[in-house]
Amino acid sequence: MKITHVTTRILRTPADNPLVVGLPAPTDTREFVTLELGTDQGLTGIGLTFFGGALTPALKAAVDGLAGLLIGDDPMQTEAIAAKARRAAGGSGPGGLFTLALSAIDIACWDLKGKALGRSVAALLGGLRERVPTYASGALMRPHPVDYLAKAGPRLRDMGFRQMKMQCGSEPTVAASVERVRVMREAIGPDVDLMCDINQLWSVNQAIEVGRRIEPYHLFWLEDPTAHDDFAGLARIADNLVTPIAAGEYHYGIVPFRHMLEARSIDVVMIDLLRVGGITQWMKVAGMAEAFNLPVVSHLVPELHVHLIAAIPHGLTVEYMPWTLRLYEETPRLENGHLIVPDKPGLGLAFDQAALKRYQVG
Ligand code: SMN
Ligand code: MG
Repeated sequence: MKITHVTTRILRTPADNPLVVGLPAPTDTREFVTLELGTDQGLTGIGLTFFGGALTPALKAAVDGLAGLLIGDDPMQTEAIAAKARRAAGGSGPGGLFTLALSAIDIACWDLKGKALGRSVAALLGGLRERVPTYASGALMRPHPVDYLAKAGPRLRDMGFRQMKMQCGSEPTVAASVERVRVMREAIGPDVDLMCDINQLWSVNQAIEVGRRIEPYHLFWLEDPTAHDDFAGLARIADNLVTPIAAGEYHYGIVPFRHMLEARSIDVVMIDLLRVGGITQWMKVAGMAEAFNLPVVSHLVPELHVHLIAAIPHGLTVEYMPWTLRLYEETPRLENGHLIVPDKPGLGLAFDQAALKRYQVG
């Protein structure tokens, strides 16, 4: 099989989240770069990337530039493709647009591998499970007031979610942070797993102080309590709290995970498919985590990560952040707080042509 053509698009969608109910729709937008890799066998592989922000046109150009080098190459040979991309432009990585672009290409190549072999990506990677736990995300955000959280949490539970994540970290006092977690826990009861994401907003000492005071509310994990690259600081937080510390979404490529794991910085390894460099690299980090006896969780794009978490023995849960789901004809089924792993060839996804038309801006 050979890659014969490349189509990329910039899509701009409303920055909403269907899990947020009863608040005014946000007026801002999100941008995604989609990729379709055509082949001489008539198969098309799909991929996607983002985090370009104001540089999204440059991210599209990066995908076009790298994918253009691969015309005539075999998409099954994902390591050869990564090596060629690094030879051509690796000096502009690993952090940033280079890796984000490589990820879209690698994802589309895995979709093609699956389609060519008639197996799902989850099956190709090991095929361990047919369904995986998932948690509601993006519904209990920092700007949402505490009384909203108290209503929204039970609503998510009624939708079948057994796990959900809230954001904290911008409260003016320690007491306000503790109160936010207390209200949330009391609203959803003891049987729902509750995670809390700080998105690097605290110092190490703040994280330890607040972290100790919220221990009675039993978080499933506390995420990115401080700067993502403060490996020693994260380790100090992890050592001082019973609550598991999760991090990893901000790291590009595979190497930072080695440092984070060697420093014993975290208890839960969060891997972002787009920042790590695609499925090929994601699986390498998952292997490192397994060797360190740590569970792995995903970040965003649940329709893609469902295959990966399902395939690994220590895959804990998939983040159900439904930002990208409107771009496809059909997405993995949600059933009692679990995602059903698609068994169609490849990723089991097809871009919805009407959505592409509606949201394309470039
Ligand atoms: C997050 C990060 C980036 C974009 C959206 C959401 C957040 C998460 O940290 O963990 O979902
Ligand atoms: Mg996060």
